[in-house]
Amino acid sequence: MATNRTFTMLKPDAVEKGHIGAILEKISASGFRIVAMKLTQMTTADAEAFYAIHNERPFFPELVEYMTRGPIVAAILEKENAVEDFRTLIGATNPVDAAEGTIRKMYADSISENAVHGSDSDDNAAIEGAFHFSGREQF
Ligand code: YYY
Ligand code: MG
Repeated sequence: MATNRTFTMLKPDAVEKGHIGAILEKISASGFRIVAMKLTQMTTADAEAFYAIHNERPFFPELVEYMTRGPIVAAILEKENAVEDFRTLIGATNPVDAAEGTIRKMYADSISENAVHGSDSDDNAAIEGAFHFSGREQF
């Protein structure tokens, strides 16, 4: 079922570099409505669970270390066709391959520190949103 919602995280590198405001501005200007949002920090157990699908990959320990090293902004975003449109807005996983004007092209340093997360399906958007927000925190 298409929910018209997606889940995002502004990752520790983006927060460290002071890009929260600029990235949220770009998200809003692209037609996404924020329906949940908070500054939070993932524990090792959180990151291992959130990225469990990648736990056999060689980059997994580095990914968990990175995602837990400082605060993130977690948010649920609403827009028609939210999952696909947000993936387009953030650009390719590796900023070298990301299109001009995408968030990763503008703010990411590398494939491993790529500034922002976007859910890859409606099912995962619902799972990932519920991972970070209770029903009362979603508007
Ligand atoms: O969904 P997306 O974030 O674009 O990429 P995934 O393939 O789901 O990988 C999740 C996360 O893992 C990615 O954002 C950075 C990291 N990663 C990495 O460090 N090195 C890779 N070769 C692939 C992914
Ligand atoms: Mg992914």
